[in-house]
Amino acid sequence: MKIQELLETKLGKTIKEASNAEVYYALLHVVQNMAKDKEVPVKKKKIYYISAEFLIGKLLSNNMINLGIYDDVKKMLAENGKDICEIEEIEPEPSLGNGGLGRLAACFLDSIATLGLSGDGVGLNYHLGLFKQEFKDELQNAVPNPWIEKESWLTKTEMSYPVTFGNLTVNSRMYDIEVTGYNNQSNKLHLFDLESVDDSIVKEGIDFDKEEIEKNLTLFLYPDDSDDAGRLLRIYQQYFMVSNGAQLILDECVARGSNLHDLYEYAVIQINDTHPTMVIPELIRLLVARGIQMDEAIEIVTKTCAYTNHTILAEALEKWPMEYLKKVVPQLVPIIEILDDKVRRKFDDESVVIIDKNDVVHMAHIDIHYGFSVNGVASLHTEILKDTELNAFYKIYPEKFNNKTNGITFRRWLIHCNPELTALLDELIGTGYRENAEELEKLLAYKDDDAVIEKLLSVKGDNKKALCDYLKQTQNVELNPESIFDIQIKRLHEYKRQQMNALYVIHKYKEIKAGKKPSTPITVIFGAKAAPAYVIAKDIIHLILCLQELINNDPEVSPYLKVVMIENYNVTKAEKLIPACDISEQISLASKEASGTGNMKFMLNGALTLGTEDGANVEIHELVGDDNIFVFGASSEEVIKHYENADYVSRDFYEKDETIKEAVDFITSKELLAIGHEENLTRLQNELLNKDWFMTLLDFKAYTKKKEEALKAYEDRKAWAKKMIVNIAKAGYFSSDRTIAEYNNDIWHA
Ligand code: 9GP
Repeated sequence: MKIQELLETKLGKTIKEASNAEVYYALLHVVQNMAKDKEVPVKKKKIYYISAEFLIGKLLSNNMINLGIYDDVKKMLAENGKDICEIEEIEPEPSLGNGGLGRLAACFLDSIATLGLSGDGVGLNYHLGLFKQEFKDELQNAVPNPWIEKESWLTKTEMSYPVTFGNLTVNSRMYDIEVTGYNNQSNKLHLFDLESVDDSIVKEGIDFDKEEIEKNLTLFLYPDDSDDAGRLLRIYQQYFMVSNGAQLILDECVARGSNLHDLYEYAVIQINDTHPTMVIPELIRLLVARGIQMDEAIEIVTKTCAYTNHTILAEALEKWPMEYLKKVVPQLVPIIEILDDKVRRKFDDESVVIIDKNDVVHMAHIDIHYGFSVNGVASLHTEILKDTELNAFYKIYPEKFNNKTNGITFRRWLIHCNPELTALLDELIGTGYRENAEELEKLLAYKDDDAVIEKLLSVKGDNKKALCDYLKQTQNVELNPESIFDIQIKRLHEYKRQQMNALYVIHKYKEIKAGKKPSTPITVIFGAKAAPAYVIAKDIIHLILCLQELINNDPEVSPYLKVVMIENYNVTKAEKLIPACDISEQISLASKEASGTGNMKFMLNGALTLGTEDGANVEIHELVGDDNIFVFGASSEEVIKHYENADYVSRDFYEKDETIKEAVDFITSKELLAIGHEENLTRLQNELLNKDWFMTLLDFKAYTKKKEEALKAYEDRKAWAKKMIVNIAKAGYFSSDRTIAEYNNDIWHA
């Protein structure tokens, strides 16, 4: 049956007669059923990607693209008076992730299916998501982000497992989301949940009773961990995720013929950061319960699990006090003690133990000793892991360490989000790049073609206009599409240095006030959520919102400079921002951004990177060459030395440099205090002057200088467009299909 007929049968009326919402839900069912029929057959070994986050974004269009029906459906809808973009608007965005870690997991599931590999995701079904960000009084307000509707991409399954926490046993429920690949095959994302969870216990903002585990277990991703109850809740969640995952994996492997002694021939488990680490002791426990000797169980699990490290910041190298584990997962404690004992017998090095002398359990250490692979997510990051952060482990297990530079799926981050650019590429180089991303290099042949340059600039211009319309509608801000769009969108964290960009905005504002006007107006766009317990991050948002208020309402400045903070930045908004970007801000303190993936999405959509030599920026730089990127700032070696010698003093930079002093002083100027709160602004200023752990002032001058250079380069539209071409052409390397092929060849062997 043709799609139109399927839809109309489902609707019980014609598409013309139906509302947009009715068409959306009918399409959802039709597309979901199409995906269900296409499961990748499992030969023997299956990949299980366990992750606390899966930032999957809206699914309708992405699934239709992957199933190869998008263009036909769009056309058919248009013939029936319906606009596919309006129908997309109906879909709520699943709130199952926070940032790059979660989005990477989503891109990876897409690529695993696309490459025809059998591999499922395992995670949790957070009812209220991370949180929804609202701005009020120039402050971030966190409220619940419910996204699950009666009819959704989630399918409730029959699967349920008992999970025991001390004296409490709960029974889970598994929900599935079909993951379509760009080849007509699909896998699944399994999301575990608890039916007793009760959204109504959330009272003020996102506050709720953290001790009512049966009611709160899967309410929120990353519940506030600033107190004991919050930290315990995170352990409850993590164990719930991995115990379900482990039971599912064992059942599936047995069903496929494993006798459990050969588990590693039937399953490979990729542990995404340390949140799923307890899958290791849990699997050991389950194998022992099924009659396997402890030593053999440990060996089997070690051959089954692999660990990816996504950051060198302490937050991803979780450590849990043993006392917490005793309370939540007493059944794992003897196993963790055995794992620690084995390490202590083999290695006389306190820095690699599992349970340290303060009775704290180092989760990453479990992963490294009892997994067969440890990978970083960009070359520089992996080198830093080997040379410094995890050096003691690298010396013990050099063979376990490997690099897998991150990637992004071009289906969502080009074909879906930038149809105009996609059409231009199709016309110029054919459609082969959709299957083989490296074919984008063919675009280099058009570097000196004036007609192509003109078309490319016109595509960018259209995308900027579309973003202006969207922001006018959604946030009531008026932007100039002729201005330079300079965009920084990512989680809010001091190491990512949104505060450095905000200081630049101050600097520019002061210049304009003093009569020095930029020849092309500049629009600086931020999008970021701050963890609700991260005070300084919220202060940085406050500063940006105050600057937005001050600058956009100043008739002397706003024709030349505008600032916008996107409210509730998410995947859907990223899809509109990225195609419209001119300058991609990737300005983390060198050594701190493991990879970044926004940098890749921007490059693919023809934005030029303004960045430090950090994470995957280093690889972008290598690919595009010096002329097509704007690089500045201290190197990772210099930064690491500053930390080692503890010799960075931010106040010295402030006192020695008038520009820095002016910008930092302005944070508590009468202009900003008239708009914002003294407490927040003063606290942020003090932080910059007295601590500045991520060395904002160290790089500020170099940043300002390089940004001016980029703004100047933009003036020569033709030369700029050539740089855009090089960036797009060289982005093929960053396809997640390449990354997943590497994971499969080097780690999974599925
Ligand atoms: O901060 C890293 C980011 O650089 C990387 O691109 C992403 C995917 O590998 O992971 C992020 N890490 C986290 O979100 C937490 O470890």
